[in-house]
Amino acid sequence: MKLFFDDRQTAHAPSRELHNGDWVPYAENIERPRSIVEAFTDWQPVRDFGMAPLLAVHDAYYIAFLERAHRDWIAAGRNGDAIGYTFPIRRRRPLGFGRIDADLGAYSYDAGTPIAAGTWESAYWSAQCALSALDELTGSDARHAFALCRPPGHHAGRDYMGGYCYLNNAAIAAREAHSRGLGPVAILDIDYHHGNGTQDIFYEDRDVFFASIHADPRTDYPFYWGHADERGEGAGEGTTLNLPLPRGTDGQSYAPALDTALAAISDWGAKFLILSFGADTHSSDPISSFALERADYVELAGRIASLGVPTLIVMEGGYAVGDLGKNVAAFLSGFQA
Ligand code: OKP
Ligand code: ZN
Repeated sequence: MKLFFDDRQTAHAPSRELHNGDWVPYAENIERPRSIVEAFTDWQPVRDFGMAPLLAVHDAYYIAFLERAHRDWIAAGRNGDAIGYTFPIRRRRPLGFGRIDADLGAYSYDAGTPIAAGTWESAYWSAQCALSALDELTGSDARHAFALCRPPGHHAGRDYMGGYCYLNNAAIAAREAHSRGLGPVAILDIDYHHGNGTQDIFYEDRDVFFASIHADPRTDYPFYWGHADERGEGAGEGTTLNLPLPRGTDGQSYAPALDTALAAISDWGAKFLILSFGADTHSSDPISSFALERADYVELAGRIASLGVPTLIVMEGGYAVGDLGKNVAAFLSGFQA
């Protein structure tokens, strides 16, 4: 399986985040991709597919905001990472005041997603990383490819960032796969956290099926989305499947949910799979509460591979930096078997 990564994905390096009321070091740090890069010898270069595939998912004014936000922050006389403190909820109007704090609130739903000097550069190349791996699966007999996307993407929506995510790499790749005629396309999200941004992008869309297995949002981030009764709307009614699981879920109790998701994807007739993979389901993850072990990853990957459709694996979360490379290697090994 070919693996894709670009060093510009490490330009994004926020220093800290709010956690339980304290400032703590940023968990989505550059040690994460380093740990994964070190676990393999052979990496493919990322190519530049330009802005069009990004604009097929995200609003142009949101992309323009991401590009300029850190400059606006510095121009406003601030230091360090740009972070919002006020978030509009209901009855907001699309007003632009040219004020960085108003923009930061308008384009995010949490305070966990700072914009540093290198954020745009890394988010751009993270999306190109997914597109490069997708390209590997277009018009070739390769069945699997891995995009080491970082920053991750599955919490980012059409016009908002959140949960360490800026551009939705999986959604960008899914739209591009659909336009290339590789579909029907399904996205399976097995990060610990619900992929609310991906769900939102395709919620009323019948072109892309979205299934997610994640910690129950009644106890875990992102709280407001990922509940079992969210099933899509309008033309997308029935094309969203949420399988929330309790804290403490281990490999044995995870497997039946995975089989349910795979059966739904197969029944839907998927011919191409985008897998949003987070290694934060591992027992050692510092911000998550599932209990999967490294051996479980080999097994779960084998079940996914048995679907028998070409699969683009896109990296999402995973914060146990000491184990991360080995856990990802174990997971990817399950596809070769
Ligand atoms: C991103 B991904 C507490 C703030 C909340 C958000 C978690 C985002 C996870 N430090 N953190 O799905 O792995
Ligand atoms: Zn996660």
